[in-house]
Amino acid sequence: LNQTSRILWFTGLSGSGKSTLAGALEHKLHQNGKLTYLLDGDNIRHGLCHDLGFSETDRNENIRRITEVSKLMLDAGLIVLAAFVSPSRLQRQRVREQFPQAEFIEVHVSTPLEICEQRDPKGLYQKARAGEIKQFTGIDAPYEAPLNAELTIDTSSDPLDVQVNTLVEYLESLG
Ligand code: GGZ
Repeated sequence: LNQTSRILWFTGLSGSGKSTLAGALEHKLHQNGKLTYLLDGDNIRHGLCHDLGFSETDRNENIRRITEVSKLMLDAGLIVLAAFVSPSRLQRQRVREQFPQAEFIEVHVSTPLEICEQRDPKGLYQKARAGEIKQFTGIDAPYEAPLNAELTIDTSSDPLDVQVNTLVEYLESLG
């Protein structure tokens, strides 16, 4: 297999652009002949984690299961792109500790809350502001920004292809 196993862990608010960025990176990696798998709320929370909600305990369990699945995928030689809010610093530190240092890349998708809320692609912020959704990250549940992410990307500041290039160049610099 012409690739090194890696996991890119995208963390950020709902609507920050994690899945879009990871999806665009995945497309680019495929063009370069890489084998990848994109894990996000859409394919995890409807299946493996359909029994979990958004309490702190459930979010921790969500991330724990995703970490275990990611380990299996890395074992198979894949490049894993994991895009989850993962709001807790301690929780992300625990994830990091499960992987060899060279294989784990934390990407902080740092798009400001105001912009995520303007985008509101699923109308969830509006519901959270109206009190129809409780414990919504950034509104009435905390988001702890990373202090030591390998990369920080604000999807409102540059076009998507520029940001994908930043990620590809970072991966290439690792060899
Ligand atoms: C945050 C929520 C919530 C609450 C539903 N808080 O924009 P989205 O819709 O697609 O991304 C959000 C997704 C977050 O799931 P994660 O598995 O990434 O979260 S965590 O890592 O914290 O376990 C949002 C939607 O689910 N969503 N309710 N209360 N996001």
